[in-house]
Amino acid sequence: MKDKDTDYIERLLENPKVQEAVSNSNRELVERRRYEPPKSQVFKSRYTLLKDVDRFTFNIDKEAKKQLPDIINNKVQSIVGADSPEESFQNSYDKKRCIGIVFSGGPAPGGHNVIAGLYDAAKKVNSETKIYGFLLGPDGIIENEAIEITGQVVDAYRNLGGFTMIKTGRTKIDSKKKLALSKETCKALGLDALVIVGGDDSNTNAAFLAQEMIEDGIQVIGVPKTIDGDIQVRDRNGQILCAMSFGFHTAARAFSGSISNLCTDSSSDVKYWHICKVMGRVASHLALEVALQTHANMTFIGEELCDYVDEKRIEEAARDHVVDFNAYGMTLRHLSRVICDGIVRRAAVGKNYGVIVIPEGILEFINEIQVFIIKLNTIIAEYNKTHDTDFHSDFPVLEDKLEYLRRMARRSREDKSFSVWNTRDDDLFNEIPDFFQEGLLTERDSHGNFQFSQVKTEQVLMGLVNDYLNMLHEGGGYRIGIEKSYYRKVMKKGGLDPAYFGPILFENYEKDSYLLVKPSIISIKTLKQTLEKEQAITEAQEIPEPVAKIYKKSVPKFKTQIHFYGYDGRGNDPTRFDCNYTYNLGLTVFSLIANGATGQMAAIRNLEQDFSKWEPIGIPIGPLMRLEERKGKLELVLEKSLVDVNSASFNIVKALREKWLAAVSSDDNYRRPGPIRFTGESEEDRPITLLLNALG
Ligand code: FBP
Repeated sequence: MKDKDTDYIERLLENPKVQEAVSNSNRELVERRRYEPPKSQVFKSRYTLLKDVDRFTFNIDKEAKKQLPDIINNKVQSIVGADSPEESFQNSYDKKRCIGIVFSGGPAPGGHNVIAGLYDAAKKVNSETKIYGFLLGPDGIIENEAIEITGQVVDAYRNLGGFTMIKTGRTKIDSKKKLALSKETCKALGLDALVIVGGDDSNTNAAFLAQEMIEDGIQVIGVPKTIDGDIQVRDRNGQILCAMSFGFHTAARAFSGSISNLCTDSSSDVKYWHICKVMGRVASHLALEVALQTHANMTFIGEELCDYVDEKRIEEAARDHVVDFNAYGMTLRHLSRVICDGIVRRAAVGKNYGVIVIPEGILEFINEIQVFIIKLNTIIAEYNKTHDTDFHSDFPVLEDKLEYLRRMARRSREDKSFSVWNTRDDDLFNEIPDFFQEGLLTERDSHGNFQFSQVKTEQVLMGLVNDYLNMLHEGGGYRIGIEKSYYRKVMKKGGLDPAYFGPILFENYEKDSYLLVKPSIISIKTLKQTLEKEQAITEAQEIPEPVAKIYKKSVPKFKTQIHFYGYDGRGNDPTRFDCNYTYNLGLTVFSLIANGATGQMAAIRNLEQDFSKWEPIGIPIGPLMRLEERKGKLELVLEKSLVDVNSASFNIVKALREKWLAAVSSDDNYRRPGPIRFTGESEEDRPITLLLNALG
């Protein structure tokens, strides 16, 4: 028999109002699913044609020519509308097709709309066309794990974030065996075309698969995805072909919304420095966009750090007639000094709070760390190549790994030709904290890349900052500025003459509106000594209470809150910009397929302009490939685009750095981008970096 409580709960759960309140659906979700992204003009025609555009050319790598002979001469293709092309063209365009699509690498908001665009275009042309989604990334191709994507499935995910529909994975199709298995799957499913939605490595896979399957008539098309924003394509003359990968805008806006909230909180509570690490495996595009969106007090851009030249060290070295290689590129210690400088300057005007943005990949640009990463990559890759087992399973705990490195260092002493890890490396490595050693030794991803997201970069940096601030405090160089009017009020209330004590306590009493306690006063003891020396009190007297109060207020407490913005923003539902961009990428993919293209990447030009000016194109992937070192070997890959320190967006951030640091008595200059909204005219529709870079 049911008890009274169970009965009550059951009735409650049947109540329509309760059902509505606890439903998985809500109004925002319904609106999102219903939204129909606008189509570029060209897709309003019944047919689309491809036209080679000869004005875009590339510097082609010799190795790419050798390894990708059948796709290396592809051209940039523009898509043009046609309403009544020749009948033979119509027949081939309209034929029933079988198309496979896969997500590869980290999720990026908008992926579902690529599928929706492709699905809508393909089904409109021929309702019998089948679209297969490979499950869990490239493994789905290798192992032939796919589902047929139906209209119902597509509708459930329109305009929604994540890659939930078919999931994703990081496997790389990078061996003859994997290429052969992938081809087998495509043939077994009778695919006419395979679409790879991914980053630089995945588009590299797309190029090799296109080459591999050309004889079988299976086309391969890539789509530029990654929140990191590091797939940006220009031709030989610098003309922009793809300004931005999809997902970047959403992730940047999501991070910015949260970071802007921290700016609001920290300038209200005035006691924390918020340290925000933002994703971007290597390139700092996301951090740059966040800086423009939020005007956080300090934002570091990795690409700038490696460009840094320490002029003072160079001068000193020149005087000694030597070359100082360490003068190039910023060290971790130097970076921590720059951060401290900002903190100390804000403290001097009473601002013991703020927000710092650090890109996830910053270590990649720090010379000394980069050397460790390269050396450890080589050691791990070498170990895995020469053993049946792998480095991380054989040395599961840090101490074992360190012992292995010690053995390497000993070997270098005995065998001079062995130079990858010497005793100096070992000594330096042993100086860094355990958790950071652990981070640098973490398992590489399946591409052999160092996983920056697994390293507590911010913790390392803030450890150094903390140590240096303590040193500065002990030297009297880190103090909270006391507002003059407040000082006067406290002194008067305590019956003391502010004008008498002012010059005794402060170094800038007559000069500034924020007063700085003299550097020689660094404790209650030194305060008392100063007062005695200046005969403001006798040895037997206590420090007057108002003076002690003011001193205590000037002693900084450096309190931090550490945040990581990555997976949360990556899983956000796409901005309207990303919804429209990705849907049109999906339509572009179909046009490329229907026109027989292969080895091309779908892209849209003029993204910074009004939607009516968007220009869907196909970019040849082969000519973009370059030789790069991977796992200790030179491999052909698609180049990553880093932040250009000559770009308009970077230079604008640089020029406004001082303003946003706001080490002045007036207000901070934070910007509130607000949360991502789907509806409403005020929803910003372009990334700021995209707009600025298009200007100059
Ligand atoms: P993709 O380049 O594959 O799109 O992934 C980028 C990224 O989101 C980086 O920003 C981050 O460093 C990395 O993925 C995290 O990888 P994982 O999901 O494997 O932890």
